[in-house]
Amino acid sequence: MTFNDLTKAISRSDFANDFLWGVSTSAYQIEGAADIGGRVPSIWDTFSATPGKVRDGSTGAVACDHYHRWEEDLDLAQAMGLNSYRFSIAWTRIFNGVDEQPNPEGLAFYSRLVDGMLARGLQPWCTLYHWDLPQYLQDQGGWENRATIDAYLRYVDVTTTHLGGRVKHWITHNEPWCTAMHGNWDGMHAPGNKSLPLALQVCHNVLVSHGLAVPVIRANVADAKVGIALSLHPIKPASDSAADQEAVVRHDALRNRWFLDALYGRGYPELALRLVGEDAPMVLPGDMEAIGVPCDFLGVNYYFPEVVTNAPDQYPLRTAIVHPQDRQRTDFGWEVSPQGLVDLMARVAREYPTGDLYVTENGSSYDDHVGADGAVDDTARRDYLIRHLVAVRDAIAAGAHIKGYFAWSLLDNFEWSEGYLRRFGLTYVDYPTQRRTVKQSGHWYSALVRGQNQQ
Ligand code: IFM
Repeated sequence: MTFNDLTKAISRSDFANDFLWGVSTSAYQIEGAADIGGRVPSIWDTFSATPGKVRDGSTGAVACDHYHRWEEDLDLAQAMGLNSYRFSIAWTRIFNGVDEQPNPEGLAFYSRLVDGMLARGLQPWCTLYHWDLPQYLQDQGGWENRATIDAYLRYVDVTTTHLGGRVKHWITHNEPWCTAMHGNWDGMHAPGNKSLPLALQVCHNVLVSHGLAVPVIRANVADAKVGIALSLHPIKPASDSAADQEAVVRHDALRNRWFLDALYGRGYPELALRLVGEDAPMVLPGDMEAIGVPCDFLGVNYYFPEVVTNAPDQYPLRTAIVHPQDRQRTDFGWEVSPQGLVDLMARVAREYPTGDLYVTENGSSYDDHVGADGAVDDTARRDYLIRHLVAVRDAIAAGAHIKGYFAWSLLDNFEWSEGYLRRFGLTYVDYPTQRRTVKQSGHWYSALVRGQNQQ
């Protein structure tokens, strides 16, 4: 399809007037200023400083220096015509593990940031935990230790009290799968453990912390809207064989339903519990009721479908992820599948009483370059964005109550164990100079949001 055909396929008027058009960011990936303002180390400072953990050997110590450049960054979002902005709070700026009282400098930073959003017409969407656990808590067992749940609740209490008059939309956790599994099963993320039972216990404790945080937020924030952001994948079979179809069901049970079933009060899926056997987490009385607390919305982070095959020797799911050659992929190797987003959102809406749905992340990584004319022509990302927004519209038509879309991400940033090798931004960041250049994709998004993409 040509660009003309693509851009004609969609317009702002296809969406409700109050649809949220946003971008997503997270603290560790953009803020930098690691030693400034009373911030203490997080598990990602420790992990990224450990040789061999991050592909380019980088850390988030400076990142996009957003801590100092946040006004310029919010200006970018405003100039794009957006009406919402998703950010996360660095817990390590709020509690240092020594003082009982929260750090006033940390609270003041987020207060200024939120005021900056409101002044620019950006509705603040705050994520409370986007993977940057304070290292002092990891030293006491991290999320495996239930004392971390108490520490989290205190942090949630303080931040929501402080910002709750101005921030109404709260996300308790971003992608608990990644916190638990990449952090503790495959070891790709901080703290870098490699144990399935540990990962499942972490996962459970994180979900309990979500459930217990919801009433705390509601008590502190009048008219609060509270939810969680899950990384979900449509699971597709590698072939039509019955064995691969069954592999899909097993894979889905842990990858998606483990979270969805528990959050919607159905407990962990029987199938997944049977597969993990003795590695299942310890569940205390009341935990599942806590996790199943009703929320106001579900955030879905969608990037690509997972294609799986039957693999009898793979514990615990007896599945393996495969990467068929015949698919369109980003430079990161992730399959480009807008239809996957339609299928996923329609499935979630059909099978769970989610109420409002938001695409809280969606985006693509390509190896961008600034051209001789100073422009960043990221045509592939622009086309990805267009096709996924068409998918959002189609999913709404199919019955999913999607009320907003947050592109990942406003800026290129620190992509975890890939360091700065992967660029996801609608805005290019030249790290040595910290110069920002809005890419072609960002200009197109802005034109759509302003109702001008068809001119
Ligand atoms: O950069 C991450 C983000 O922190 C969480 N969701 C996926 C993004 C791209 O990998």
